[in-house]
Amino acid sequence: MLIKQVVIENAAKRQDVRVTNGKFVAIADSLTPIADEQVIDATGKLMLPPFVDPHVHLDATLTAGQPEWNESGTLFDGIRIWGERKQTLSHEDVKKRAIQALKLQAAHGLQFVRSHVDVTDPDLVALKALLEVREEAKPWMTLQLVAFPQEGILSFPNGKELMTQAAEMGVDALGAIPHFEFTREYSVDSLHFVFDLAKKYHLLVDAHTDEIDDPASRGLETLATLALETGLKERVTASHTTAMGSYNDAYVSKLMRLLKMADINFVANPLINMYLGGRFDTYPKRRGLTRVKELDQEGLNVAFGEDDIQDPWYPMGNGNMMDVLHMGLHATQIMGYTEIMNSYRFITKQGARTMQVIDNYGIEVGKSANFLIFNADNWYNTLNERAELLYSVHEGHILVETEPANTQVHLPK
Ligand code: 17E
Ligand code: FE2
Repeated sequence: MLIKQVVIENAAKRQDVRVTNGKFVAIADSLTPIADEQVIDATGKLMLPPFVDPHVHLDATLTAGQPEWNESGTLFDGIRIWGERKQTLSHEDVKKRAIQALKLQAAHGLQFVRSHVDVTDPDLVALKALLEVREEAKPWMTLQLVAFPQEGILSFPNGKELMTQAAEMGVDALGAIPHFEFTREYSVDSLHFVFDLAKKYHLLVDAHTDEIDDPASRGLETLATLALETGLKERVTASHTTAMGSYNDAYVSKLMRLLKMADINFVANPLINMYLGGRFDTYPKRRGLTRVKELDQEGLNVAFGEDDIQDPWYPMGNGNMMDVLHMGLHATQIMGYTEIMNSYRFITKQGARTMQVIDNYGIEVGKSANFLIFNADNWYNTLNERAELLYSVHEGHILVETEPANTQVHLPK
């Protein structure tokens, strides 16, 4: 396959890209087609590495309204409603919805997804189903699974045993929910437990951390300390950390030193944080996001996740990371011209770093030929216009192809 004259990641000049046997084999100003080679004319179109969603919940996806809609819009009502829906889960129900959501994501250019899976279920129904989905989707989607203790590790019956069982069943990462544990002591103990288990089973860590507008929620400092002291560092992710948006600046100044030493990843979920956050405020009303701009400026790795596609925590979503990013840039005020132009990094390579798949990620000779081509000439225009995804190519195979719409505007005389 030869792709002609694409703009690779906003580059000033156009290039030709050759793909053979699922790999990038040449990138040059001009390459001549060889016999029987498929040629794609992409003159002046943007080529990016694939989108990455490092945080979604595929067990709960597409259940919005079941058994009721989340009318208050709080995290806690979401957990309560999911707790009811969870009683009715079946293997086929989970598989069907998860694959449907993954297909929506693939259609929007996602090739790497990390899903949390609620393991506060004595039968682990969702985990068993998603382990099968991970295998079935392998030819078109890299799916990682996180054992997520939605109702707590120490605050849920047999919480530790369920986490251990999930580790043995082959999850990629271990989660936690320190802000939802009954006490601060449980919160700290739950993180120690998770790091011990992660070391034993050689797993990544990705904890829902301080997802609450409470400045006293300080799971992050424990998570970062453990990441540093165990050496797990970049294998650890702090998801949400929305309480950071409520911390005082003196504390953040002290905390930032630790965060940099620990070199952990952060995932903000702008659509959900804006929707669930600030729900207990009248006015002034908080935005409910972590300090994305400041973490980014300090050189920490921050990615954006989708979190929910139509479930008890968020009524909307269709797998489009451009919506996630668009909200994220507004909510965090990362909207200088250059900032917008470079902002695809929040939904591409920074997510790949979070998922620890960076070695084989990116448009470089020798790496797997995974890439997207958009119907616009740079990222600013792609995002602003929600430009069509002309191609999503996975290991040299065309996974998604879009015929551009042709809209005519007939102005009145
Ligand atoms: N569960 C949770 O604790 N927090 C979330 N944002 C979602 C599920 C989606
Ligand atoms: Fe989440």
